[in-house]
Amino acid sequence: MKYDFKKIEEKWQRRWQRDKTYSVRPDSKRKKYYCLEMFPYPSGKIHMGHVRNYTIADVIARYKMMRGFNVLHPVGFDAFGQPAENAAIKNNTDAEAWTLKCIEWMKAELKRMGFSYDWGREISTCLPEYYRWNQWIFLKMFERGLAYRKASSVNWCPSCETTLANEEVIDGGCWRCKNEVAQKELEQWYLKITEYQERLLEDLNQLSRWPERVVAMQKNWLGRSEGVEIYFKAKDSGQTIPVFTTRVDTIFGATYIVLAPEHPLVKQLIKGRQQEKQDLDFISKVAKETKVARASQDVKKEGVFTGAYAINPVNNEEIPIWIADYVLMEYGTGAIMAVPTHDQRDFLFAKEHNLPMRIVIRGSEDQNIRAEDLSEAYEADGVQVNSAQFDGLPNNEAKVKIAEWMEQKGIGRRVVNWRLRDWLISRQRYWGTPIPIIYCSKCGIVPVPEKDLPVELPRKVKISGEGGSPLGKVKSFVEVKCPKCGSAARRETDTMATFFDSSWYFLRFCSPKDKKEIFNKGEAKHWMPVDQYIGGIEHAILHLLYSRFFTKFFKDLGLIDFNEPFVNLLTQGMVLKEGEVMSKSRGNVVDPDGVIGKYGADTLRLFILFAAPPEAELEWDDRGIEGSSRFVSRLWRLVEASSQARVKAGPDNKDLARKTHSVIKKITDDMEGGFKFNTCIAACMELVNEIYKSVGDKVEIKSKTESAAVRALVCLLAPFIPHLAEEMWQMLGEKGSVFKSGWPSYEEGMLKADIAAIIVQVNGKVRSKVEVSPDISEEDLRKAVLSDEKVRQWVKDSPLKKIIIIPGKLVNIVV
Ligand code: ANZ
Ligand code: ZN
Repeated sequence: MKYDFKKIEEKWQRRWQRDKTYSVRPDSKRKKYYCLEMFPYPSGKIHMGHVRNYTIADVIARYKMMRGFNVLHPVGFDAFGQPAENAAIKNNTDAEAWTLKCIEWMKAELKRMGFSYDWGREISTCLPEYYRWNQWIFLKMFERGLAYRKASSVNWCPSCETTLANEEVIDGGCWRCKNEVAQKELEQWYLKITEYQERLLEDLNQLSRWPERVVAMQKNWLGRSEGVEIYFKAKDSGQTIPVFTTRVDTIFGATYIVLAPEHPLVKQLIKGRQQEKQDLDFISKVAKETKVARASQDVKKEGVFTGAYAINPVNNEEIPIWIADYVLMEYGTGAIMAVPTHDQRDFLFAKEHNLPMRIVIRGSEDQNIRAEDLSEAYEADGVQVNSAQFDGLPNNEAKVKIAEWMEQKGIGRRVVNWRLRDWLISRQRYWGTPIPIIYCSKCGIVPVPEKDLPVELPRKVKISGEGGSPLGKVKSFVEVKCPKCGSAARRETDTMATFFDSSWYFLRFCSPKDKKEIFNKGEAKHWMPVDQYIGGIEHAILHLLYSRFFTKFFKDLGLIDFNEPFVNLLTQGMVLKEGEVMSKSRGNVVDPDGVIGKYGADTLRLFILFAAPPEAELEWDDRGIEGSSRFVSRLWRLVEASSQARVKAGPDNKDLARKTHSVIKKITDDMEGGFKFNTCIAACMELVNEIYKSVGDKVEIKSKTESAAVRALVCLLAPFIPHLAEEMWQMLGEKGSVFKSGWPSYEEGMLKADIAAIIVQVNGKVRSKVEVSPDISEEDLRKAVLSDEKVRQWVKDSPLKKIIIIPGKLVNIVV
């Protein structure tokens, strides 16, 4: 019988659905395991990246099921967002209809891959039954002052009358109309994530099973920085200019000051000076640059002199005040003291504009180098020079001493700065969760009462992409009575950023149908935290940080009692084709559909899992998938033979028994020690070869050992090739699902070989091989080796210098 993957895969997909094989409820008798992948945006088609992410998760879920865990493995759709809205603008279609259709397609594709989802828990964030809880969370935050309004500058396209995300600004122009994008001050909604910054940093310590890289990225994003705020004074007006520095030890080397162009003092400083016009031009030019470019190391930094001077409070020196794009208003005080000798950016800037430099820290080398001779800033530690009474101190000691001294003199104070900013969540978009707020001319900002939730998104809204927020044009939506005083009022027309939706969906999966609560406390207590989370490194910062923030907020509300949502995190590597990331824009995608049609989902899964360990990049390889396909056929033949075999208690093949046990051990270890799927599959391949050696060309299964080996193989491979494994399990005469059959176990006693073949070298050259008991003592091994005929020929009567023994493998005799 040929391996008919199409028939088999469809059969088992139907059966899993019929039997609800993966549907779970809390079970006090079994340990729970919550396996979750980052839920997809329903673009309609799944690509190889998805396939890889979900296949990895599926193997983990199935492995844990076989180990007896009660596994929660849900899926849903991150269904709000730009693409649906852009498609609606472009094709004049309805965002909701488009999204729901995409979800249907996507579901069909996920089902074709045979993933072990509990489909009864499916959620879509664009449905009112889900997003009403976004609104509920928002109200709870609003009550506690964690959701607030503030004016801020946003990217604004004047011709489309809409705000643009940073990604939508292309070369300074609007992605739609190409007109120049401006910065505009707009009132926006923010979430006060900064209130949680200490806890977000502190609790990173609990995430010992996250990739170090991700923890480091989060830490950097939070950006806690200890330093000193120093009060410079403007020379003419005497106004205070605070600057923030982490290197107060370099204060005596400050040769100029730089303000962010948006700094509130700038206009005053330049007023009436000869530089005024030039400076104003510069300021409006910088206003168009993105923050990313301004902060980046590679883009050339520009600046202009204000004509004004400041006084350095430690030595009363007059130093010029500049403005430059590399100083950002959002960080520290929006002003810096520049120390070109010890800060590389200042160094490059000073060289460019011919500004003075002074060395104040010396390393042990280059004792006599002069500031003019430096080819780059000296950023390392050293000893203070040119620093008055602090000369001669190691700079790290001076840092503390200078800070204390400045505090005493009242010219500075120690501060802690964070890079983290509050989270801007409002979008002037249609396809998102309406923010549940009403503006009343009498009562001001009025939250929608909880009982009136959800504030439903009006259906079938025509979106032109112009004229501001689409909801603003839906009269029936905007016009509302004030819940407090009953007079005519207006609804908020902004919607929430979609990161809001994905910051808590993992909790909703615990009780997805709950109508009364955001999630059922008992169910959440049972299933959470997520034991294994799997997704792309592109979410290493924002999504994970927001999810951690929400989790802490829920804890403060008393809804849950843990601090962190995800215990283990696995970030899978990218899928490449010819060394480049597979992507639509590069036009190098391999469509999973085509591969499934030709080889079946199991073979595709096997290839993906075998080609690279989960965290590494995976290079797509057509020959690789052929190889997987051949392996599957060889396996199929063995199982077929085994199902027809009449096993007699014939001669036993001890090597095969040993191999079987050692493969079980190896795979178990590799699964427990970090999901090394590729080596697991490699071990299965070895076992297949070993079985073939034993059963011969005719593939005759004769012994219990052989049939036991085949049976173990089916179990070991089940997480990787689930449909085929179920089918083979049935062929072997087993009842029920292989995923309920338990994981094969091994016996320690069976792992040891009866005979060990030891390679013998004389002076480093292989001369012989001796067979001994694996438990042999070193003394006996020495004797056995030295009495070996071939060895004796090489050693003869030469005196022995030493004998090096690598137990179980090799003996090297040096003469
Ligand atoms: C003087 C100095 C001398 C600095 C030196 C560094 C080295 P972190 O660690 O990220 O907190 N800085 C401060 N505010 C800034 C702003 N708004 N825009 C751009 N740069 C700013 O970095 C703190 C350092 O970044 C500060 O210490 C300041 O430069 C700069 F040898 O002050 B430093
Ligand atoms: Zn009112």
